[in-house]
Amino acid sequence: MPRYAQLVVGPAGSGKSTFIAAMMAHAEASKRTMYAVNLDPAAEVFNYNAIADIRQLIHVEDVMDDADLNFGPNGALVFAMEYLMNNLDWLTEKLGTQEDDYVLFDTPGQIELVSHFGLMKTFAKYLESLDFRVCVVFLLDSQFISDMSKYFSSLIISLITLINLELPMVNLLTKIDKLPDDQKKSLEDILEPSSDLVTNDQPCFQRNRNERFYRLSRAFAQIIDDYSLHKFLPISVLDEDLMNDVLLSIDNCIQWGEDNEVNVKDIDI
Ligand SMILES: Nc1nc2c(ncn2[C@@H]2O[C@H](COP(=O)(O)OP(=O)(O)OP(=O)(O)O)[C@@H](O)[C@H]2O)c(=O)[nH]1
Ligand SMILES: [Mg+2]
Repeated sequence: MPRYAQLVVGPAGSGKSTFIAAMMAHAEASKRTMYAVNLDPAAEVFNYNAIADIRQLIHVEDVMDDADLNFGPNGALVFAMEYLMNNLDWLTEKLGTQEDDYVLFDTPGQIELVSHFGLMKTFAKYLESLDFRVCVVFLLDSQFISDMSKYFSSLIISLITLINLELPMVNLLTKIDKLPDDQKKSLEDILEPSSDLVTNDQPCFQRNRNERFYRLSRAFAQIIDDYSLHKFLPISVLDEDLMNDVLLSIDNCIQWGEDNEVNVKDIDI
């Protein structure tokens, strides 16, 4: 039987660590077991128990303190992630070999690790080599939707992540509970973005500002529209129903439960 993994990625502060803690609590309430792994070497606090924590292997501050390496915070983070990739046996041992395990992986908020370094792709391939079915869970903070140019930039990052990782991916719009009521009402358009959004009265789509910029925004919106690549699910860690809907979508993505044999004794004839 395979194992199952959620690789939780997204920009800094999008809610990754909070989502993992909430997902574990949600699973526990539904009598399911999930495990968490922290892959953020710069993490300070998170509210879940981790079966493995990269900080036991390498801490970003230790890298920065190393006078020979002479890295700043971002260089140190990339170094720490590369160090992990070169020492994956450490993680393999922590993950064990239990079939059917379900593991949530928390990642650093430096989105360039996912979007243009090959590190996460290497990591995903490693998980697949351990028999994990991997779903990338991409988180975007719903505060970004108040500014259409920020929203479109985020869609580009999500798209690059999809292209770069070549894995099934579920996009989540986080912290929905914090949205003002008027934005909650127009959420449907945002959750399934299309080129219609371009007609909005938004500065990035105003033709008179810069014709080339306008055409670029339009062309990108058209790509999103033509390939139907993006659909966001709303999430708030305060809303159990939304947590459940999201879990169902992710489970479906990695076909969780489909390999469980039906136990004849359990069927009430
Ligand atoms: N109201 C509300 N706040 C949330 C929700 N999810 C996360 N937050 C808050 O958003 C902030 C950032 O959450 P984190 O889980 O630390 O985000 P992160 O993506 O792990 O951040 P980095 O690891 O720094 O990239 C925290 O203050 C959380 O409490 C949510 O669903 N609703
Ligand atoms: Mg975090």
